[in-house]
Amino acid sequence: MLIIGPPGSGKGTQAERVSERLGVVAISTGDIFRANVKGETPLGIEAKKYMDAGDFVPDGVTNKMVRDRLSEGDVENGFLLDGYPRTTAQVDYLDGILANSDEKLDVVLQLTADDEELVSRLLGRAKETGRSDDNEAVIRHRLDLYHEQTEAVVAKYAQRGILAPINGIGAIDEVSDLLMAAIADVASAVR
Ligand code: B4P
Repeated sequence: MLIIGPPGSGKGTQAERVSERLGVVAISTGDIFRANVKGETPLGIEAKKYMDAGDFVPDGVTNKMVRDRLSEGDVENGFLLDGYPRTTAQVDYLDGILANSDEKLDVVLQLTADDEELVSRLLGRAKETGRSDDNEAVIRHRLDLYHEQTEAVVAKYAQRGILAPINGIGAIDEVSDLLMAAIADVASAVR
């Protein structure tokens, strides 16, 4: 499964909950980058330049990181990718990884919310966590990139008939219930 949506739509928040409920591993490219930034690894030093500006980390770097992560044993019972793919080139790369291991995506969960709600959530998070990419100018740039590049990713999965759009506005529990219902629908159709 994938979870996709603009910054602040609740991807990380909900991925953690779905992972706990279904016992599948959640893999967030943003979290992996932040762990590397914190550990001052070469990957982290490279990624930080882009993240602080709200830009995407280059596809070559991100794709290799995801390929390595998906080769670990804990993905055997399934996985939920959070924040990847964000560009159509990343979609093509992920298609290749999945084809090599004879896997396919069951569903792409799309969280929707309007830009003003997203800006207000992320400014709220900035006060709590002080994330270096949560200031208004950078947040607006991240939203622009979502519209310019990631909406094309959403359109690709819609064409394939595996997109499940979910209203991300509402209490966190309500959104989780909608997500679990969408996953249950897919599971019953697959059975
Ligand atoms: P991410 O870590 O994915 O950051 P994000 O888009 O802000 O989403 P996140 O998951 O953290 O926030 P959430 O919506 O859960 O990426 C960070 C950076 O890493 C990117 O800008 C880029 O530089 C780089 N990167 C990552 N993946 C990449 C890729 N594939 N290619 C290239 N670069 C990549 O939550 C936000 C806030 O909303 C929280 O405070 C939460 O509590 C709140 N919230 C959630 N649900 C809510 C609800 N229902 N109601 C009210 N508030 C809610």
